[in-house]
Amino acid sequence: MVARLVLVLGDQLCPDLSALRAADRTRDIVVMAEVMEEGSYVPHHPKKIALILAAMRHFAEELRAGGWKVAYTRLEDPEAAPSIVGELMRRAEEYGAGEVIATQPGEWRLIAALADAPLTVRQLPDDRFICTLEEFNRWAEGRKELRLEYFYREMRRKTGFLMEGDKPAGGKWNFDHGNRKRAQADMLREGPVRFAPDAITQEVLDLVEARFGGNFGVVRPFWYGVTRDAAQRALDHFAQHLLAGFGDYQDAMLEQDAFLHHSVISMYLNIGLLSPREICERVIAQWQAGLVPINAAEGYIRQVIGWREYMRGIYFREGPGYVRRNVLRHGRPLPAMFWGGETRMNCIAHVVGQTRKEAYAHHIQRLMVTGNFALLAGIDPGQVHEWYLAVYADAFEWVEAPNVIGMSQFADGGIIASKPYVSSGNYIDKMSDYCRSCAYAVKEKTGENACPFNLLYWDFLVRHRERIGCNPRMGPVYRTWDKMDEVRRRAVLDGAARVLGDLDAGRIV
Ligand code: DLZ
Ligand code: SF4
Repeated sequence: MVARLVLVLGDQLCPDLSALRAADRTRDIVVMAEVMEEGSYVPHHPKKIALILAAMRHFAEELRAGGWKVAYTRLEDPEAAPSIVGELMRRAEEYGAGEVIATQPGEWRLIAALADAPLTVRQLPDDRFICTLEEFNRWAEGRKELRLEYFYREMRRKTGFLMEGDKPAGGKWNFDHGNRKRAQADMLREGPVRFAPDAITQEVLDLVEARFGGNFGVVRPFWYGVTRDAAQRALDHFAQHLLAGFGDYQDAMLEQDAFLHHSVISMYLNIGLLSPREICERVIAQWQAGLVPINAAEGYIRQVIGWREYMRGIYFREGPGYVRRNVLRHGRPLPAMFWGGETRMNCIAHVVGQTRKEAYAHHIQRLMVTGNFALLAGIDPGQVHEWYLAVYADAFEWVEAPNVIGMSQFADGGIIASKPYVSSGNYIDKMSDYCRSCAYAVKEKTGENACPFNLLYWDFLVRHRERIGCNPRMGPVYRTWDKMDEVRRRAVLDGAARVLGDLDAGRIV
């Protein structure tokens, strides 16, 4: 019988993958390939590349141990083709294979490349999710608004997670209201488990340093887990030591602690080392044992079965053009401060510095510091999207693009967010300790020393009044502006113009 090729991509490292289930280990050949095209469609953080390549190499060994024949291409192989399709063609010829079985990639670019390949490629649905794409589309069809909250309730009912019969456990679907405690210095945690790189991973780290050392980000120290076993240990550690405070402190930010109560397992989940279901089951077990409060368990599960699945549904529903949406017509280039260039804004310097070191920032750092600034300053959302896709280890387009284009930059015109997520410096001050050591004064609303968020916030709202002003939820904010005296309003707008002028001229802000 003619062999078939089974494609396993770098974010599909799961023994239960649909392509592997459809294949026959006695006859078919698994193709895994480290290729330059995947390594360079954005300037990925070296830690992200290292995670993926190291996890791929470990996974290939696990497949071989499980009886699969794996044709594995290393980046340094002189024969290697530069793209996934190129590698498939090379392997098809080598093995005389007539057909490729694949699990649908998480990015339109690669879906199209496989569809257009001069090979027969069968793309099977990626069923590592709670909700199928058909189910999401059925849910979305005919709705005026795609509200996460209603989608999330459907997923709770479907999975039975945190349900008591047809009622939500604890009497409420959502406990977020109280989940906004501010950061306190005595909150410092030991953080996620850190794994020592083995010989396979060390080799990858050297390779990545040599090939991608010029990209933004450091590869060492490297402490991510790169196997399913390590990812399960990371999950267990989170459930036991960090989850209890996750709800209360999920929005807090502290200079001295990048991770706080966050699980830091999204990168494992998104490359297939963990499944959403097993994560939720572990969290629920902790709650059922009375070891964590409902607001922590519910808040976490909402991210996994609600937000994450909803993001995926939107990405595939909206199609390949989604990443180019720009309803606010923002066109400013991404400032150098996002790549570590000098800035006087301590919050940005801190989040970017942490990102450079860890390829990680938590949701509020992403949404309310860098994302908020990019939106207020009118940065081109396409460039913002590519930045997030590049710098975070957990970033794959299906999940990153809706978070950035929709949720953070409001560039889809409100499919995801009912209003733009913008705030003045006050929010950052409330949730973090960043403002204490900033060159700007968060309490100052005008003048040279005023926090740029305070100036740009109003400037943004004024600029976009026509589109945003009619939203009833924005009414009180615009009334505050209208009540401000004229001299002050002028000073705010002049200050914002100065900040934007400095950004445009490449001066330090
Ligand atoms: C992100 C990434 C990188 C950096 N390198 C590879 C690679 O060499 N080989 C591979 O199969 N996958 C890689 N990936 C992940 C893919 O980019 C990812 O599968 C697609 O973007 C779809 O989500
Ligand atoms: Fe950021 Fe403004 Fe606070 Fe400085 S004062 S850290 S710029 S929010």
